[in-house]
Amino acid sequence: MTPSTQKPIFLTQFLIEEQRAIGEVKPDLRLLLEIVARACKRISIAVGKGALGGVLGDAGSDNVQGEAQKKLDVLSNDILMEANEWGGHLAALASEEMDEPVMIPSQYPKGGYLLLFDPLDGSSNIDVNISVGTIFSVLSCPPDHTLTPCEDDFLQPGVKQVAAGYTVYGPSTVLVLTIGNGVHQFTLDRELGSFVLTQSHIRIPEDTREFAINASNSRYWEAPVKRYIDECTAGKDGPRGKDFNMRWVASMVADVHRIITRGGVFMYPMDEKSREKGGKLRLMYEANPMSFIIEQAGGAATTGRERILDIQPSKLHQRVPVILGSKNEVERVTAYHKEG
Ligand code: P6P
Repeated sequence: MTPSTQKPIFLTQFLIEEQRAIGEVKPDLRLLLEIVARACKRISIAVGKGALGGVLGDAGSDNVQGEAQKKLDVLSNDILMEANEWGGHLAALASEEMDEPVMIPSQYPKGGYLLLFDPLDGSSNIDVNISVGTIFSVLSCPPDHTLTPCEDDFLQPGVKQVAAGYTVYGPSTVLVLTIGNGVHQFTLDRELGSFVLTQSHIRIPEDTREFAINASNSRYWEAPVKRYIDECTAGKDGPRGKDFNMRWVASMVADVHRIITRGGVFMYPMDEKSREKGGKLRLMYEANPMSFIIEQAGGAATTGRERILDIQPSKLHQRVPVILGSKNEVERVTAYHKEG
C-alpha cells in the first residue's frame, strides 16, 4: 500500500471494517483498543521527550519482579491505568509493574474484558535512546465474574486472547495489532495525532537467515539451543549451507517488530541462569501477546518443548522460555529439543 497516494485508513475505521469482516461487531473491544492506542500515543510523546522531559533514569523503586523501575516505567503504567479505568470495557487490569490485578474503581462501570500489559518493555534501553515498547493482551472475563473478577480469571491459555498488540517507540511509533484475523500495522501520524494503517495482513517469511539471542548466555544454554546456534554461526560451510546474521536489541518489542517486518527467529530459551524462575520472559503480557501476533502472521512460537499459546498459566507473573518467528526455523529448534 502506498500511503502517500491512497486515502488514509485510521485505526477506528479499520477496526469497524475488520469486525464486520469477522462477522461480529464488538463495539466494546473496538473502543478498548482505541483507548489503549491513545494511551500509547501519550507514552510515545513522553518517551520522545528524552532528557528534555525529566523522565529518564531510575524511579528509585522496584517492580513486582524485583527489577529497578525507570521513571518512564511508572509513568507509562500510570498512563495506561488512567486511560482504562473509566471506559466501562474492563472488569480488571494487570501489569508487569503491579503485583496484583487492579480492579476498576467502584465509581466506574465494569465491562467484559481483562487487559494485561507490559507498559514499557525494554526500559533498560531508555537511557541509551534505543527503541522500547508497550505490549498488551486482551482476554474475556468469565461472564459471572465481571463484577467480582479475581486473579484466577486472568489465568487463561494464550489461545483465549481476543486481541493482542504492541507499540514500538522507535524512529517512528508503530502499533501492530491482531483481533484474530491477521496482523496489521499502524504508524502514528504525529501531525494528525492518529494511527494510520500502513500494512495489513502481514506475513512472516517461513525461512530466515537472521537469529536474535543474547549470546552472552551461551554457557548456560541447553544442548538443542547450542546445536542450533552453532549451526547458524557455522554459516554456508556448515550443515545449514547458508550464512546467518545475528541481531539483539535487548528490547523484545524491537526484536519482534524486526521479525514481523522481515522474518527471523527470536530466542530467550530456557537456560541454567533462568531455570529456577522458569525462564526470563513473562507469559501473560510478553510471550502470549507476541505469540498470538506471530502465529497470526504465519510464524510459530514455542518454549522449545510446547506451543506457548497452549500453556495453562498457574501464576500471573510466571515466566517461560520463548522461541518465536519464522515457522521453519522455530520448528527446527523445537525438533532439536525433541531429539534431546
Ligand atoms: P537481556 C527487557 O528487559 C526484556 O524483558 C525483553 O524486552 C528483552 O528481550 C530481554 O528482557 C532482554 O534480556 O538478558 O538480554 O537483558
